This record gives sequence, C-alpha cells and structure tokens, in this order.
Amino acid sequence: MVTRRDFFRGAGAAAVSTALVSRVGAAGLPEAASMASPATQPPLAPPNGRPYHPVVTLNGWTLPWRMKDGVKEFHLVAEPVVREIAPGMTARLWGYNGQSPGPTIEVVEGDRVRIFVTNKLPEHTSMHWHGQRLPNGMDGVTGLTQPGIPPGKTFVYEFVARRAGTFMYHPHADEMMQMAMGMMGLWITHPRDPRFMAVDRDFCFLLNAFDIEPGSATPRVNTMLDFNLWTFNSRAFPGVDPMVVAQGDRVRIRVGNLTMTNHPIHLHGHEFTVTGTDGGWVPPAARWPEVTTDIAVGQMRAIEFDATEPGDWSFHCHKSHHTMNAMGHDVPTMTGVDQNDVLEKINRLVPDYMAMGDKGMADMAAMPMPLPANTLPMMTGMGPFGAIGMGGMFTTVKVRKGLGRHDYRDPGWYRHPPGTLAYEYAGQDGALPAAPQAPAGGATGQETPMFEATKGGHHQH
Ligand SMILES: [Cu+2]
Repeated sequence: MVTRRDFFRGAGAAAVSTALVSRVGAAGLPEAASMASPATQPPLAPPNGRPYHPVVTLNGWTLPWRMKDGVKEFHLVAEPVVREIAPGMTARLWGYNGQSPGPTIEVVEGDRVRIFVTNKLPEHTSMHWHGQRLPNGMDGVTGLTQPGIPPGKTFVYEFVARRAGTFMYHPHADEMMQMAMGMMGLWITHPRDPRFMAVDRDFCFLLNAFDIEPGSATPRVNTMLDFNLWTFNSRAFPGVDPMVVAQGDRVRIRVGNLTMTNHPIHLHGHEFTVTGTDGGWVPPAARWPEVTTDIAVGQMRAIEFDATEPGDWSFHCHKSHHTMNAMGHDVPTMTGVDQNDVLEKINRLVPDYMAMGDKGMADMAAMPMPLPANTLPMMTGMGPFGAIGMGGMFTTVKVRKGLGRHDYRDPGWYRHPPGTLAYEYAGQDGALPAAPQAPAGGATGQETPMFEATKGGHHQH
C-alpha cells in the first residue's frame, strides 16, 4: 500500500508517480493510496499535468493520481474506516481510502479524468459528482443513470472537468445510510490559468454531522434532526486544526455542507466576501461584504479575505448548539435554579453528585466530569486563558507575521502586544462611567410626543 507520506518521501513526486505506473500499470487499476492520520496534510504539489495552486484540506488530504495517455486516473475505495473525531473519541464510519471524508480530488479545468470506484462495503454504492457538468451516464444516480456498484466490484467514471470551481462527491445509493455514515469528499477543479483568482492560502473542508450515542462508536443512521456531533471534515473541536496564515495573505476558505441543516459560518476580526458557490465564481460586482455566510444543505461557499489582523481568530458555526459535542441535548437548563435544597437529598443517594449549571453552563466546560468511554466532553478545548467552552464546529484562523509561504505549522497561541488585551478594571482610571438601565415595563424607549399622538390617533377611547 502506498501512502501519501511515501509520495512525499520520494526524491521527487514525479519519480514516485512513474514508479507507481510501472508497478501497477499491468493490472490496469491505479494504486489506491490510503491515509489513516487525521492531521492536516501539506498541500500536494502537482506531480505531473498542468500547474495549479493546491488546496489544503482541513484534517484531510489530496488523493494522488497517475497520468495514463493524457488522462488523470484516480482510484477511490469505498470502505469502512475508523475516524478519530477528536482525541478521546473514535467513530466507526464509512468513507474512502482510509478516511471520512474521503480525500480531496484536485484537477485542472479541461483535464480528462478517469476515476475508478471500488466498493468494499457490504451493500451497493455509487458515486455522484455534485455540481459537475458531465455526460448524464457519469452522474452516478443508482437506478436512474447506472445500476449500483455491487460489493467487491469496481466502476469507472470518466469525463472532462469542464468548469473550474469547488464540487463535492457522495453516493446516490442508500443515501440516508451512506451519507450519515460519512461517505463524502471534496473535488476542486482549478482554473486553467493559475493566475486567475490566485490566493496565498486555499483551505477547504466539508460540514458533516453524526448521531453517535455517548459510549458507542457507530452513528445512528435514521436520525433526521437530533445529531449530537457537529464536525468540520468529521472532526470536532479541539480536534480541528487551526488554519494558519501569514499576515497579509489573501486567504480562501471553501466550505461544503452535506449535513441535514444549514450552518451560518462566522469569522472573527475580518470581513470577507463570498467569491464562489457550487455554480461557479461570483462576478466581482455581485459580491458583498459579510462576516457570516449561511451555507444551506447541498451548498458550497468559497469566502475570501485579506488576513491583515494578527491574532487567533475564531471561525465557527454561529448556531451555538453546533459548537458543542455530545450530551448537550439532555441537560436541563438550570440557570437561576438554586439547587442547594435538593443537593443534600441527592447527596444521600449519590455521594459525588455536584450541582452544576445554576450560574450558567460555563462551569461544565472547566469541570472534568466522568464520561462514558469514547465520548467527548460537551464543551471542551483549552486556550491560553482557560476553557474555551466550545466543541463541534469551531476552530481558529491564526494570523502571524512573517510565516514562510508553505508554513502551516501551528504557531501556538497569539501573544498580545501590550495595551491590546481586555483587562480587569481596578479603579485606576477614576470613576466608572454611568451604566444606564433599560426602562422598566418593556416600553420601547421613552414615551415620546409622537408615540402619544399615534396612540391618540388610532385608539378613540
Ligand atoms: Cu451549524
């Protein structure tokens, strides 16, 4: 088995690729590279074919290919995989080539592409190339455009990547089961001219969600709404790597949504524009600035910004339940409930029971609680100032001065220059400014003459 690390270890990627062709060429099928590590792999420089600026798949990797008679050949293997969701929890999923999501496929506009899809699952599958222009018979819809790929068999898909952009791939066969199990991946078609829409760093990942009962490892596949693991590329914070960029970089982040609900994705400290959708690039005159963009089910959004502000900037789904991990849903709201009365009674029954949540839920982020095996704490992840209180769909964009062009290593936590950090008031600046209170009674502002007039005008008492 050739792993992607072996690809990099060779004297030159092109040489390794040639060896690959000669070794497995006789068999006809390209080698199916596999990746077990959930760490973000460095961008795969094109070993052959036309040049492009490679993407970085968050906690993922790009699938190597071989050139055969001018065709880019890839080999995807649909199979059961074990994915670490975050340290402390692994999930038994279905994916491709050792991982869920599967590897990112990167090609160039105009490339002829041949993809071998081998089914190592216990039931049939197929592959749909979401968003692509292609011959109808290559669209991968079981029953409509092809029979399912039976277990143990390999189907071949072949088409020209006609349009640059961001696409997804997933089965159109027993979809509820197969997508709930993690079968999905990204496809990037780079523009023919590498200067078009060029950026310094180009990240991509998929939004996905699982319902895995605490203590178990296999998703419940019939769940429609009540998922308990909200993930970026099948990783939950703090298992999601930071997106590391150099100050001044032009940054693109492409996010595809194959969950069952929409996700408003939010960036701190910078405004961005939506420059691409599954349908293509947004014309410059049609772009508008945003700090949050909603990504509906089955959609992709490419956002771009200039990383001008140094720091550790949050990047997360703005649905607050989606920045939590399992167990969040069965916890009652205890804020404002004084548990002292019942505590004594409960302690007679359960000596170690602690009252929690009566001052809000933040204490649950800081308190290590006994958990079933293979479960993530509900809110987790430590920062330089304590518990971050986030899990799920959360990570950071780390902007640093003077990083090397291909340096994606985590630089650690940001060191705030003197005078740029929120601090505790200690009376050193004289009297505190007044803190006016909202008027009591729920009225909208003060009663104004205009308000009176409106009242008088419409209500003839
Ligand atoms: Cu969300």
